[in-house]
Amino acid sequence: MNAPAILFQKQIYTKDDHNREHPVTLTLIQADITTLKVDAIVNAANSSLLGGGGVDGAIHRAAGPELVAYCRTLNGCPTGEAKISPGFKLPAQYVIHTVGPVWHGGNQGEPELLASCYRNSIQLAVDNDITSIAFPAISTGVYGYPIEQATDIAINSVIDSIQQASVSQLLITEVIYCCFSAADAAVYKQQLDL
Ligand code: AR6
Repeated sequence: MNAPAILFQKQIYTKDDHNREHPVTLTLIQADITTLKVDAIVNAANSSLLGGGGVDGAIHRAAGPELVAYCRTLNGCPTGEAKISPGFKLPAQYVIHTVGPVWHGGNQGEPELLASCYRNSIQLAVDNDITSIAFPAISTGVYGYPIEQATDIAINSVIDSIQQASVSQLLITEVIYCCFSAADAAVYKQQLDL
C-alpha cells in the first residue's frame, strides 16, 4: 500500500543546553493506523488491555494472537497511563497501549487524563528510542470525548511533552496524527494550523 497522503505538516522545535534547535515534525494523515510503517503506533485500549472494538480491535486483528498473549502479561493499565508491547505482525515495531477517559461531561478529570495518555505515550517512546510515533484520536470513539476538545489536548499535550523532554534523550523526529474519518482530519487540520 502507498503511504497515505499528508494533509498537513508543521515543525516544532525544542532546544538543547547549547541553544541548538531540535526539530520534530507533526504530520496529519487520514488512514488505518494498522497500515503505518512507523516505530510505534498508539492503541486507544481499555484497562484490561485484552482487546475490544474500534482501533483496539483493528490493531489486535492485524497484529495477530501473539499480541493478546503478550498483553496478558502486562496486568492491565489504569486510565491515563500507557504500556508498550511489540507489534508482532504489524508493520509498526511497537504498540503503545494507552487508556483514555470515558467522557462524562468534562468535570471528572477527563482533560487531565487524556493529556496524561499523550504525555505517558511520548515518555514511553523516549524511553524506547522511538523516532516515529502515530496516534489515533484517543477517547473520541466509543468513549465519547468531543472531537474539538480532544484534538486541542492531543496537539498541546504532545507539544508540551516534546518541549519538556531532554534533547539528549529525544530521538523522536515525527509525530503522526492518524485520523480515521475525513471529518476528524478537518478538525485536526484547523487546530494544527493555528
Ligand atoms: N485506524 C485509525 N483510527 C481508527 C481506526 C483505525 N483502524 N479504527 C477506529 N479509529 P475508539 P476510544 C478511530 O472507539 O474512544 C475499544 O473497544 C475512531 O474513528 O477506537 O478511545 C477499546 O477496547 C476514533 O476516531 O477508541 C475501548 O473499550 C478513534 O479511533 C474503547 O473502544 C478512537 O475510537 C476505547 O474507546
